[in-house]
Formats: sequence, structure tokens, C-alpha cells
Amino acid sequence: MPETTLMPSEEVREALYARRPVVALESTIIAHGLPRPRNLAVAEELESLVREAGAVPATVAVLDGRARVGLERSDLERIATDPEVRKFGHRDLAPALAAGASGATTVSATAFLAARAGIRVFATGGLGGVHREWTVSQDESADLRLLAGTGITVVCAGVKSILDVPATLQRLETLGVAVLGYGTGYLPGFYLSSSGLPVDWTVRTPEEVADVMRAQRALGGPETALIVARPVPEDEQLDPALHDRVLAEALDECRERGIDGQAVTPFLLDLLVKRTGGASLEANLAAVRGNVRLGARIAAAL
Ligand code: PSU
Ligand code: MN
Repeated sequence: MPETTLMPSEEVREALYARRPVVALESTIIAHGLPRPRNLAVAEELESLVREAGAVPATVAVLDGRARVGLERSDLERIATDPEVRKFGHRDLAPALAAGASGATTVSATAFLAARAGIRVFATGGLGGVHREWTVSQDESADLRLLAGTGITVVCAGVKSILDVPATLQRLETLGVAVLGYGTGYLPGFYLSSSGLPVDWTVRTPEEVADVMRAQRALGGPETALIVARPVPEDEQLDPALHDRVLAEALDECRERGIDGQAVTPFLLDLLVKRTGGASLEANLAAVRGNVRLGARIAAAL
């Protein structure tokens, strides 16, 4: 990329140059994944959590046709409040840059830009994946394919439970993306501590994650993401019975209203917040906060 295409902030550039820990954060969760006005407070809180852990936050977004890695407060505010801010996956980056457009970046776009900037760790909530009824809709998040070809460690709470989780795990296996359970032998269930599905590898400390990252580098070969799946603690999870009931309702409503494409994920997340009286939001935030703190510790352990 020409130097002016990818724009890391001065703070991020200096931190990377000095080999200080940096953690990438996505902006779609701020613009399209959380209700307003809480989303702005969350964006700032997540950056603070990274700083408190001794790392530099690098929230990623496309603003006025520039791929930005590390944002100012005014940029965060714009992403959180401006209804014109779109949702950009990796494939949208080139058209958005050429058109001078502005949008929040999903996991796929964030992982790509962060890795290009030289960032090794990215923390978020839940990954996108294979949607239920994918045999009909062919809806599989671009997150999966992009992660298969991008060397970055993604700390998450598993994949969103609105998805077909077994199919998503299968796709990750096919794509060659390793999944490490953090302190667990099971894939976390995003709002829930466990999806009930086993993972092949368990790690228990940030140092162990750093060891895996070093081994991956030492092996060489195609660049591939490493997924660190950290469960939300049981006392912060959404009540599983409430989760299952409300999710079934939300999926029905999504189908009845014919929502598709990029709108599916924000629609379902928002409906869950409403139908759980805000409880899904609290579980979502607890998951993201824990992931961001862990991401900073992993970046420091490198
Ligand atoms: N996880 C959350 N909230 C979100 C998302 C993930 O807790 O809003 C976003 C991420 O940006 C992810 C995107 O990349 O949803 C997936 O959207 P889609 O299914 O359209 O690819
Ligand atoms: Mn999709």
C-alpha cells in the first residue's frame, strides 16, 4: 500500500517502533453492535482498559477514505454518533478508500488493517461465522476467510451465539485456523460461558499464548490467525434459559422480516438487548472488557 493509504496514528507508530505492546480494537461493535449513547462510553472505556494494562489501544476505522489505525477522541465520537458511518468488511476497504467514504470496520477489515500496520494482537467480542440456515442464505461472515489468511491473534468470546456454532467451528478447522480455549476445554458461547462444544487446545496464561504465537512464527508457512477464546465468567453470563428462548424468537423475527446480508448481525444483537431487558448487553460488555484486558496482557507477554 502507498504510505498514505494506511494511516497509523503517531502514538501507534511510535509504540510499534519501540516494540511496546499494542492492541487493535474494532469499530463495528461501537457503531453497529451496541446501543447509543452507551456505545461511546464503551469505546472510551475499552481504550482505557488497554492503557491501564500498559498497552497502546489502536481502534481501527475508515474515515474520509483513510484507513486509520489508532483514533482520536473526536474520531471515536463520530463513529459512535454519526448515522452515516457505514459497516465495512475487508472487501469494502478498496472501494471505500477510493470513494473517500467513512465506515466502522468489522473483524475482517480490522484484522487486515491491524496486521498490515504490524499489530500482533486484536481483541473483540464475538467473531462472525456461519449463519443458521446457511444452506439457504449462503451467509458466512467474511471474518472467517480473512482470518484464515491473516497473521494476527484474535482474543474473543468465541463466535456469536446467533450463528450456527458447530458449522463455524468446522469452517475454522477447514480453513486451518487454530482455536485455543483460554482456561477452558470448550468453545465459549459469547453471551454464555460455554457453547458446549469442545476445542482441541487449552492455554491458561498470556505467556502460553505468546509461546504459541512464537511457535507459529518459527514454523513459517502461510500466515493464519490464532483465535484465543476466553469465556465470560459464569457470574457475568446471560441466563442460559433466557438466552435460548429470546434467541429463538429473534431468529424467527429476522426470518419473517426478510432481513439479510450485513443487516442480520446488528438486527439480532439489537433485538436481543431489547428482549432481555438489557441483560444481553451486560454479558456482551463483560465479555469484551475481559477480552480487551487479556489482549493487553498477551501483547505485553510477547
Ligand atoms: N461481536 C460483537 N458485536 C459486533 C460484532 C461482533 O460483540 O457488532 C461485529 C463484528 O464486527 C463482526 C461482525 O466482524 O459483527 C460480523 O458481521 P457479519 O456477520 O455481517 O459479517
Ligand atoms: Mn453476514
